[in-house]
Amino acid sequence: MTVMTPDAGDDERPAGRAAPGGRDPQGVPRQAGAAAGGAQEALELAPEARPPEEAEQRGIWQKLRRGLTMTHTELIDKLGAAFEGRAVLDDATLEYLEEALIAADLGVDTSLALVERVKRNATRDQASSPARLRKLLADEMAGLLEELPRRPAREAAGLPQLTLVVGVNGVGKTTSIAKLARLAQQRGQRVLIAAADTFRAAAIEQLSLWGERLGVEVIRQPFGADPAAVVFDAIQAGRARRVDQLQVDTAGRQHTKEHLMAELGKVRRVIDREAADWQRRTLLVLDATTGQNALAQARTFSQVVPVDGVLLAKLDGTAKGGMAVAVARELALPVLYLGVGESADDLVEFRPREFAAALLG
Ligand SMILES: Nc1nc2c(ncn2[C@@H]2O[C@H](COP(=O)(O)OP(=O)(O)OP(=O)(O)O)[C@@H](O)[C@H]2O)c(=O)[nH]1
Ligand SMILES: [Mg+2]
Repeated sequence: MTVMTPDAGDDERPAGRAAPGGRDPQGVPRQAGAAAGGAQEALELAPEARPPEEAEQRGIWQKLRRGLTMTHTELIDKLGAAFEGRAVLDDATLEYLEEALIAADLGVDTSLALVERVKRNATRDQASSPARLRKLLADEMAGLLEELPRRPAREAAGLPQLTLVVGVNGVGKTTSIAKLARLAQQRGQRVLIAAADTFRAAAIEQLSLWGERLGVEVIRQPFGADPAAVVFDAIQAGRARRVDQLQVDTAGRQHTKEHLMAELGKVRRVIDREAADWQRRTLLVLDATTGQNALAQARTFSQVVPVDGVLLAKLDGTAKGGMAVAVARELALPVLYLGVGESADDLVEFRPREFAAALLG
């Protein structure tokens, strides 16, 4: 099977262009409307998948749509092409669908599972219209995500929550901490940040700057200090200030670097001991622009550090947004948040139905 790679910028689709996967469009009768208008046809969203009316919800929906633009464009283009010249959900169309999903980085297994569901559940009516097929695909994608184990119980009444943010270098950990702090602030929660990336002086400065911008206190020690000591201090400060949220930044590390992983183990032990009565979670940040590599990275990373959930950053810079589905399904890790830009407001909580509707709508 040919695996298509996203070819951004190639939005011209000449009528005679050969379809990937060896399909020959020659001689296939063209279906009026399905071919030319297929890519542009509007998705008939189910009531529950329509953009919500409330201002805050509308803002979230817009961020999500913006963040998924590149993936959405690629996917819709390819799905339109899958129907080019035909109006049946036959083997060739299904194969083409599968390739479009794989190209959006849903992963091979997940793409196969999704196409299987579409094949099984499509009515004749749905199979004959690209827009209705997309709607079915969105529903099946949301269904597949909703069948996965739910996120761990969170925010038990009254207990502070500590979030340890981990991941390899440059994925977006520090920026995501600022975003998480902002989200908590918007909910009227008291937030504290721990600068436990003491590996680079610039990292402490970067976080302190975010703290100033957001009006959030950052617990820090000089460059080179023991990260576990910073975390210890931050937990004591969090107790004294009665915070609701403590976000802990850590240095980027490759899972293969043993001493850095050992350091993370030490930080976790301090957290488990000092914040034993708090809600504690470890959030793995992944960079969506690295596609399947991030998936492989997460797989090995989570073998070393127990991970409670994933924050998928930089979704706005990639056509590989389907990775959120692959992470959830193939790693069996709950995707909790999506990063959709560089500002503190560019974070959305992951919700399967809205995600699928934004991706395919
Ligand atoms: N477009 C976009 N850029 C992002 C997003 N999240 C982070 N970035 C950018 O990615 C770059 C790295 O972000 P950091 O937050 O410093 O990453 P980090 O994981 O803390 O990096 P290290 O501490 O060096 O391991 C910065 O330029 C951020 O502005 C996002 O969701 N979208
Ligand atoms: Mg950082």
